[in-house]
Amino acid sequence: MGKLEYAPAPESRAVVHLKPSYDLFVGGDWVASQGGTRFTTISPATEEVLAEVAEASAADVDRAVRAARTALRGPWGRMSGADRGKYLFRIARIIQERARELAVLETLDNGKPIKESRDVDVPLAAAHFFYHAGWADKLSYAGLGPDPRPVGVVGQVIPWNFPLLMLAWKVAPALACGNTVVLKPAETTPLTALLFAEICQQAELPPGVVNIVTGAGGTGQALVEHPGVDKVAFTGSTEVGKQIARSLAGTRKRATLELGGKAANIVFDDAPVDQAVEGIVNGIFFNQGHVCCAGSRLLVQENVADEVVRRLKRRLTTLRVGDPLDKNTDVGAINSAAQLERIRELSDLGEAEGATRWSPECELPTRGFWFPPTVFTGVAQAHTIAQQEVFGPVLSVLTFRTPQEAVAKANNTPYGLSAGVWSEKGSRILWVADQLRAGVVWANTFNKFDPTSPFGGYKESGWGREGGRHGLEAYVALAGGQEEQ
Ligand code: TAP
Repeated sequence: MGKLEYAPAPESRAVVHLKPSYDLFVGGDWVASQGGTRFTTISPATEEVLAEVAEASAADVDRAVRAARTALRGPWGRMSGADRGKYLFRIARIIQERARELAVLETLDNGKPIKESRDVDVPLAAAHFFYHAGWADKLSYAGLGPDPRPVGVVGQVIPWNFPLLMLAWKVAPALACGNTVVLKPAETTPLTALLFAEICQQAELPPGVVNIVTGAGGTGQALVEHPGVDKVAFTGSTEVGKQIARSLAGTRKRATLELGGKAANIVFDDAPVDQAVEGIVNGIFFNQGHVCCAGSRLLVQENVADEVVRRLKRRLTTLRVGDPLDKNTDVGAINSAAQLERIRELSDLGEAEGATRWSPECELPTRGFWFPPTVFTGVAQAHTIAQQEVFGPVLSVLTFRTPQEAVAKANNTPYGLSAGVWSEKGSRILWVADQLRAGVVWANTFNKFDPTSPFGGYKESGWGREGGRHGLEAYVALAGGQEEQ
């Protein structure tokens, strides 16, 4: 492991103009929360306070939902798809113009390496708006019925691992289909959503079409349960997803849930080993493993397991862990003290249950929240680290002998979001992909995302799809006309 070199990056930090405090974005304006409650958001790499943010109460959520309803009944609701598309194009272009600012802000608030926010999060967020801008005037040709109408007011709740990108996944299809939105970002990463609110103002999006309410789980719950919300779109943990599903039962609201995962990255003995090792590293250490579709279980064929693990460990000694604003950093900070605690607990349990733990030698910063890249070998299917989502830079290695055994092990978790298959044989890849109960299967690659591809899970990984033509389905009214009330 390379020794930490803290290259301060004042020039990149300078592109961000942080305000000391942020209000809620409701009806196109910045408004104080009614109770005046505020919380702080910190940099997980340094624990420095970045800003104070308003905490939206149920009354604030109500105001935002009303603003969204008013916008739906106003010019936005009557606007042609072609005109809505122009706003989406404008937003996409402003994201590109302000890409550096967005990337630095995301890295400060989330802790992810700047090279990932710069090269992945922000360009993909822009791509999502470009893609959906193209759909806005073509919905009649999307196989969604002859005259697709919006569902109405959409309540959207997102997690902290890809704050801007998850916002784009939610907001772009909703707007393309003519809905209005109230979005709650995660408590630990509100800042890029608030900068996005500024971008909506800059794009002159009609007031109330997008509303941002910041706060913790209670704000999310108030939004999900608000009677004026027609559809809920949630990305987060399976635990909270289940609570939301229970609270929506018996209401007229529609919901899409994108939840957790425990993906298998399956490496056969004919796979190109160096490429597979890169795919394993990308699969679990990208974004510190805070990825719902992370390849957190390596299933490697027994006869090549020692060789693959040996090369993997050698590769991990070259990863640089440290200052997320340094362009050479590969693994940044863990997003919060609470998440760090969870990763520690599950890793300790992995050892206690009998797996062997390994990390490269690695000097971690003394301030902030850090966890070294970690590999567990000798993992059994029943071990907690083979079943539960760690949501951190922790890989569990299991072995298999036959393709049938690989499939059985891969499918043996409550989740079914994604998987990877590494092999030279196309027929084997297709057979395995067909047997896997996973919404996304990557072949000889991992963690590739594209707005044209639908994404979503089987089993406890959620309901519905986001992205691609399929993702539009969640945002148009079911047969029978507009659901708006
Ligand atoms: P959660 O704790 O579930 O939080 C997700 C969001 O829901 C946050 O904004 C959270 O607010 C809010 N929330 C918490 N309790 C709520 C409630 N009772 N009602 C409504 N909203 C509530 O998840 P997380 O820890 O932020 O994110 C990690 C999880 O998300 C992982 O399990 C990961 O797999 C999953 N994830 C899935 C996907 C897809 S596409 N399937 C993508 C990314 C992440 P606070 O932040 O204030 O708690």
